[in-house]
Amino acid sequence: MAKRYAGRVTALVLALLVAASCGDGSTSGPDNNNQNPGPNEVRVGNNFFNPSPRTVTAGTTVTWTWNAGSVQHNVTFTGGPSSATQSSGTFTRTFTTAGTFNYLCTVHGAAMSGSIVVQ
Ligand SMILES: [Cu+2]
Repeated sequence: MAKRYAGRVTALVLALLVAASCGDGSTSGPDNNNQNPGPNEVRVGNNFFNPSPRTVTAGTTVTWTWNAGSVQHNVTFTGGPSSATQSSGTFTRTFTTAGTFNYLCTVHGAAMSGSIVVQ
């Protein structure tokens, strides 16, 4: 009897492990887990920017690419341009002068902030 119960517990634990490892879809591909951004690209995830800081040379156009999902984010520069608040799509800004340009998602505040370092 105890042996049979232990077998059921083992099966349940295995089922939970399988469910946990593929539950949120974040491991389904490079576009979905915000890995491998291009050299002038920043991925917009929940709730982070990857990479940050991103270092580029003057004259570079940086593209932010939203990880398509249900959560809305934006890219808002202090005293500068901002994107729409959206859950998919892109935003671009061309940086012509050297400096550090800080931005954040106003939906999520300082916890979701990033910077572009222009050299
Ligand atoms: Cu956000």
